Amino acid sequence: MISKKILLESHPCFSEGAHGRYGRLHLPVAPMCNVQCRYCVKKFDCANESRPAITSRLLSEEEAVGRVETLIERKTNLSVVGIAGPGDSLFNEATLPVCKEISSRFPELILCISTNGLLLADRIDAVKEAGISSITITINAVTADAAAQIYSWVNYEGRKLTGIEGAALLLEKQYEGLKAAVSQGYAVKVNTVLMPGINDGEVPLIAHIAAIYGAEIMNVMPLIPQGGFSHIRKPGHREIVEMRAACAEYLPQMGHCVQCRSDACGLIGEDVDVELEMLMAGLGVDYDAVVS
Ligand code: CLF
Repeated sequence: MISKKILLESHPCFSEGAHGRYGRLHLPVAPMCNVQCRYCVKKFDCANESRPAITSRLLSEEEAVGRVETLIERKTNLSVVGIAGPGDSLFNEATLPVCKEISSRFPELILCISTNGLLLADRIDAVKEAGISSITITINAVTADAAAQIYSWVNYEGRKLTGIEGAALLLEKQYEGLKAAVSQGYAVKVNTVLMPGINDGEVPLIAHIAAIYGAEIMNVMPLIPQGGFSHIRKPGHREIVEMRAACAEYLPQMGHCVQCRSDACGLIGEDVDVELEMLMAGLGVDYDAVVS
């Protein structure tokens, strides 16, 4: 596991100073999800949208490792390889073997996972063993009432739970996962989607509790209205800034998130088309010389 000091210097999502210097590569190897968020719409064959849960295609374990081999050679500014969907990283069998293989072959890379947290406490030893160095948990609520509005179901150990029952279990597991990760020495980022009228009253409380449990940083992001939440208003820039200021009372805030695709590649905000990049690599052509 890479030290927290190095991570905080060179992880583009955890460090304001690093995000213009170092990029990330997401490997879309995790299609399935154990939670249904009402604001989430997954697409596995989408080239022209940029938001979470979107990828041009899914990769096999071999393809994922091959993509790292190729891109690390061509994009020398990549410091992080992350698994960020399109489903939940820890609900998919490929995630940990892929991370293990990459960490043994490229020990200088920071391996990062993004998860809804349902399985984090249960899998924390395996996460550490796989060489993963940074963890993001998406936590959108403190109360089961708010969580029950956000999640339509939660699948835990083969049981599909709905309503308050599923919501309460998810929250319990998320905060338990946060504590477990911190106790293992992890720098943990908490992502929170701000949903007006649903969770805006309790987002600062998420920050407060996450700080007590040892989270490192928080990332408050605006809802993208779609799916079951297509009728909910997208919060404006001012609302996001004010909410981050309220949360900053408790936790440092990330202000440069671009709500990445599951196959994002490059500097945050300056993504390269990864399929085109791979095609050009196969032809021996320099992407930067052609696409500017
Ligand atoms: Fe990827 Fe997420 Fe790791 Fe970063 S993204 S898995 S922590 S390496 Fe970063 Fe993208 Fe925002 Fe995520 S800008 S969506 S915060």
